[in-house]
Amino acid sequence: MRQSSLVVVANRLPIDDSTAPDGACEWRRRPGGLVTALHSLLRQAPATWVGWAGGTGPAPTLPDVDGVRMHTVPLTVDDLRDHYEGFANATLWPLYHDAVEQPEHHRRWWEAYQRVNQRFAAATADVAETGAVVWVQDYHLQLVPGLLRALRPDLRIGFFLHVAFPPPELFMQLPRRAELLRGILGADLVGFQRAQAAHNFAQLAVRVLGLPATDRQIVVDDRVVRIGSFPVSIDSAEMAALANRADVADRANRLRRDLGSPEQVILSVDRMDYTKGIEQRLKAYSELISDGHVKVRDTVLVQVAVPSRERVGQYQILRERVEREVGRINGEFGRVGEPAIHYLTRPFDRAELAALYRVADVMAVTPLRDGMNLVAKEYVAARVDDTGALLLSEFAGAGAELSQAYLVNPHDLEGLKQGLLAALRARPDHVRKRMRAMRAHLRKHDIHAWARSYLAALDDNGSLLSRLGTT
Ligand code: ADQ
Repeated sequence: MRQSSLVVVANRLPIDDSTAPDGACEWRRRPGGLVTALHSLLRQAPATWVGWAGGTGPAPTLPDVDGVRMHTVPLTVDDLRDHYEGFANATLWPLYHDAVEQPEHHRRWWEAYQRVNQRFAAATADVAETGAVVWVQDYHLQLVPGLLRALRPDLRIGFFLHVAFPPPELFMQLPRRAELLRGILGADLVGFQRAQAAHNFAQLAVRVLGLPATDRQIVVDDRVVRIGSFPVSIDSAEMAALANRADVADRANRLRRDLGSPEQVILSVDRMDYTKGIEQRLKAYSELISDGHVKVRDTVLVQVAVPSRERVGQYQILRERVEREVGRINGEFGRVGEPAIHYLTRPFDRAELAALYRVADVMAVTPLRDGMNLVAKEYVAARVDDTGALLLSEFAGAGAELSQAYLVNPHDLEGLKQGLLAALRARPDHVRKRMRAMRAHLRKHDIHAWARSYLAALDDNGSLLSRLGTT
């Protein structure tokens, strides 16, 4: 077994299996923030990525991706149902997002969560060289740090949670709350998107486990576990370069014409998820039309909602409700060739997405709860001419950083309507000033800065980073 000095562990590998039209299976790089973030670092060390490749057959052997070894962990049909769709996405996901949908608790799901986490920990122990740095990602794998420490006490282990972390009152509902906390505390450094999340975690360590804790560190078994916030970001320079391309600008112009050359375009881009506030936003928009504040001929809404987790019941119900509402609004307020909402559910490539961002005069990002929300940051990075208003939820991690956005509480329908109107009617010089400030922030706080700052904190004696030449 080849071993590495740096190991990233995530539920998914950074590749996608896509079936070619002739039925043959091909592998392609899966573009995502995390891969981009780690790419420049991983290339320089003999690094391995441990993760699931998709599918429920035996784990395939995969070629390296950009010099990074792919180490696959297999999942069975039962694992997929009980670990991924069950405990991860029907217990933890709703609970961590303010329980906006009811979390479900099943003992069988917890067993699968333990089993799959154990498998990831064992696979990681196999590929990490002595003293390696291991970086475990997200809510699917919260037991891995503890399990891995038991197997390999020599490793330097980091854990980063991409999603929101709930207040103690909600987390306390979890039947196996103590085990989950102990699992995460196997790490040397626990990172969150927001300082509030680190505070919640410290409170829980005190209340559930009786450990001495501050918002910066928790002492467990005479070991100091450091905690902190590391807001994730995007490759701002790459998005800006894409948005600046002549073909992207042409595409944006064509899109505007295809939309009927309206005065203003509002855009929303979400995974189809009940945390994203899609229904609340549609309601606000339709009320603005029926109140006479917005005219369909002048203003259109483009709602992109890519289906996700389609086998989980709550997601099927959400999709039906959203589609019924879009149909109702278009039926009531649209005309032939002039729908009030352009509703799209297919995935877009990065250039298409950049063109959409360029077309949007107002970007509405109004989740009920979101760890960060990268779409908000992508929009800002794509506004290369400093125009465009960002309507942003206070409950997204991005809201804590992009304070020059038009901030709204998406639970407050009147507030949401007022916020949308304010963004639509804002004076161009005000819009420009806000956008300029947000763009300056993102240029500095990009994905590379995020990965560097986390790894520097994890690797506090600097041995890994000096080997990578990034100190
Ligand atoms: P998500 O909940 O998936 O991420 P988000 O941060 O917005 O949410 O990321 C979505 C990504 O998918 C963006 O990069 C976006 O461009 C892309 N995308 C959306 N629709 C698309 C489409 N139709 N075609 C192509 N690409 C599309 C979780 C957490 C977030 C946290 C991230 C990263 O829930 O809070 O910001 O991880 O840590």
